[in-house]
Amino acid sequence: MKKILIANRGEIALRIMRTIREMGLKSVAVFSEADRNAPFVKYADESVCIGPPASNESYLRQDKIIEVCKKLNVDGIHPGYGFLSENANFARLVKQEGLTLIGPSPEAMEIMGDKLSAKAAVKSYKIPMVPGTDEAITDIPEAKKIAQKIGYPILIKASAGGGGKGMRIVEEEKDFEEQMQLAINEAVSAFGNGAVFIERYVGSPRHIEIQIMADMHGNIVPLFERECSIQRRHQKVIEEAPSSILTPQMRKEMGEKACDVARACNYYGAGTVEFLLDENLNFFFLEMNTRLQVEHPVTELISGIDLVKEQIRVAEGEKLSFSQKDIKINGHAVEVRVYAEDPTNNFLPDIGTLKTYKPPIGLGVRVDDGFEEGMPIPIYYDPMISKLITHGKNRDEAIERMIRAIDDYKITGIETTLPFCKFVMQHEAFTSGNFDTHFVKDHFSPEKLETHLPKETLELAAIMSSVFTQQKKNEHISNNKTINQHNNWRVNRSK
Ligand code: MV4
Repeated sequence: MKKILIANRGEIALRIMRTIREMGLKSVAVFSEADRNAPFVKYADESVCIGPPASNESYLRQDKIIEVCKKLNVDGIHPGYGFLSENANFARLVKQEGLTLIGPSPEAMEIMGDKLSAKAAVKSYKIPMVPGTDEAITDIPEAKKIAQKIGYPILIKASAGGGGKGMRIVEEEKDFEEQMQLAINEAVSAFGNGAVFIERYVGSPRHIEIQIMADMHGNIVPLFERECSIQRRHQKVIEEAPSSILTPQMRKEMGEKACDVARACNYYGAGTVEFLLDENLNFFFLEMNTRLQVEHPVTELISGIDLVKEQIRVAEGEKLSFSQKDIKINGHAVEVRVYAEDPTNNFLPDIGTLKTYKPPIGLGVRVDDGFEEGMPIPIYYDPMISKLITHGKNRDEAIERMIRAIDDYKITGIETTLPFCKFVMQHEAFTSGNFDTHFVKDHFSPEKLETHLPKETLELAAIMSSVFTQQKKNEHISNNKTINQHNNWRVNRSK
């Protein structure tokens, strides 16, 4: 491949193009009218506007994207995450048109896109799964008997769902029929597919996922785990690698199971196998994501592997550039997602312009962003401004760097989730590693951001401040002396 089109926007388009440039290849951006001035459009070697702001008139227009490929002699397409990245029909179309999709086969996307077909595909491997049914429920009374055996609460999941979409908890047996009917109706209207199944509801899980990289020659290597338990309404907010809870033995076992899941669908490219970890540290396979993920940088920092570079090599039919013995975990990485959302107002998207935009820099700090100072955040897409990632020799150092980087990150004009991210970094449950997927619900409320001080302390501070002001007016000479002494003391100390 010599020229690659990026069928995406924002930070991920830019991140992919940087690797393309490093490899000596050319990049083509496609963009919507809302992204005309975006950095990824300027960074690309060639850029083509493919339509109005709405995604279904631009970033989801398969025909227009293929047309640009033909016109500009593009060899391959990188779909990033979201948009067309897990669309098996698009993957098929790309192939038919004689182009290379940088991603897995359409068949692998199709199998893993449906949770029941994923369960069926891994059946011949011993993959631990949450007790439940592995076929679509057609007979509700029969399903009720199974639910009773599993024990309540149970969870109804839509087979075409995923990422938390189409799930319903049933607390008690008396609600079973009603909830089941609602779940089926919901699945039909949301996915056009009413297939649902049930599982035992794991109440306080941790979400741990294994990054895998596979080539077309049967090599599959697990690139360790990412801990993604800190999330809000199925939207991840903080991710880290490695997880503070896995033992080397568990890491090895989960890595092996993740490779089996990949093997079950003849996977090639970068993929992520999601697991749920219960209170007793049992792990269960949930689903496989057949794309490069938002949180991939934490894996890159601890493994030293450029995942996009490997994806491109694999898509060209080359072997993986490393094997298991070549890689080890180097330190610890943490990522926070910076959203244009107001954490003091129920995380409502905050529209506006980046009046000030100064990202942090320095040792162990990486910022994957897609905006510049002065740019408006378009309302048409996900409101993520950037990903702030820090790397350190251990978890404490990565967290310290994150707090410093958050303090150095200057954004005005819109509210962001940065204060919320700092709150998490300083919370005992996070620093101790003692948390689960309920962290935000259990520990966060907007008041925690306004101030850390009680009302009485603030009142006292106001009184003292006016006392000092009065003192300064009366004793400005001796006050100056105090300042000088203070400075001397600091100079002496730093020698
Ligand atoms: C579960 C579960 C509890 N028990 N399955 C949510 C995302 C999707 N991949 C599966 N999810 C869950 N499946 C059983 N049997 C709890 C969740 C879940 C969750 C999982 C990972 C991260 C955050 C979550 C938030 C709520 C529920």
